[in-house]
Amino acid sequence: MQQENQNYKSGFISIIGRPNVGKSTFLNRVIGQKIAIMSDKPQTTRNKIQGVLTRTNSQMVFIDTPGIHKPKHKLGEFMFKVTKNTLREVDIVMLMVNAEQELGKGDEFILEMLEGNSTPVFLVVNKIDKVHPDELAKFINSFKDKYPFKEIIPISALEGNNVENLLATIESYLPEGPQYYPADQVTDHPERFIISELIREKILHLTREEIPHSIAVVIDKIKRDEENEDKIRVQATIMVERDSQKGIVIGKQGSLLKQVGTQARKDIEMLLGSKVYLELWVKVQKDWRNKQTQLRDFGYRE
Ligand code: GDP
Ligand code: K
Ligand code: MG
Repeated sequence: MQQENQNYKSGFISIIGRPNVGKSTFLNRVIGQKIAIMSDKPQTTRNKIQGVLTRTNSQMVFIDTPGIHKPKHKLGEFMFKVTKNTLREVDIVMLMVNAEQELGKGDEFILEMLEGNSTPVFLVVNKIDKVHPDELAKFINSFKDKYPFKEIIPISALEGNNVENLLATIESYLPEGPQYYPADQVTDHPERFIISELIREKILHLTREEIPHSIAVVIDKIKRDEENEDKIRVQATIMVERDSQKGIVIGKQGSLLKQVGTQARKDIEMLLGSKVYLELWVKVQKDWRNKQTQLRDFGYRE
């Protein structure tokens, strides 16, 4: 621990941006696979610590902030409120955009949400490996008057270009502070939460986000298989709101659910370091988002 070090810096960084801009890719690059799991911590809100990067002179705690979209229901409103507050409390907001994508409604919504917030906001322009430098300059110009960004930093999260510069810049903005987490701890996600997010992510990608926020994945069971000691059995229920959504998630003759299962299983095996049997169920639970009692069941608390 380096708590005694006067010059040590630390702080919380919230990464926001539209889906598929590269937020997870960035985190995977900087945090790597060193994901150490702490289990049995109850999940209280969806503002989760996604990763902790401990360097010689600093510790950066990256937070996931969901709810960056117009709220359409109670859960949405709740997440929106949590997010707005979080963005005030963190030390840096990283707004990530895709250099190939023009400014869109989603970005405008996020920028409105940031209005009146005194937290420094970095515009991180990702996927620069995909665009010509002239295009990049035009792209940056289209964004730069939309918000008083403290920094505009182009990167390629995939190839690593300029990522070190981004980290050094983040470091320069962080206040002096303690090492909040031990150096070998890179996330405080309970396993269940990560597993449910992994499954959810596969569904969103494979359905091309046709059913974005109306699904929840509940992990029913994680236990060692009785017959096969070297395997872990994971049972999860995918909650959807309508029969039509159930159809989408299952796919023709179960094809989509099968793909979700295969892809998620591979990730879960990496995460748990063990072979995994993954059983997925799909359940229609009408209007679950508006039921406060159920919000509690799913781990959302006010
Ligand atoms: P998220 O939804 O913001 O977390 O986005 P992901 O990290 O899941 O990335 C979405 C897609 O963009 C994936 O296919 C990534 O491989 C790809 N991607 C992310 N960063 C880059 C990048 O810097 N360059 C390129 N070419 N692709 C990227
Ligand atoms: K996402
Ligand atoms: Mg992601």
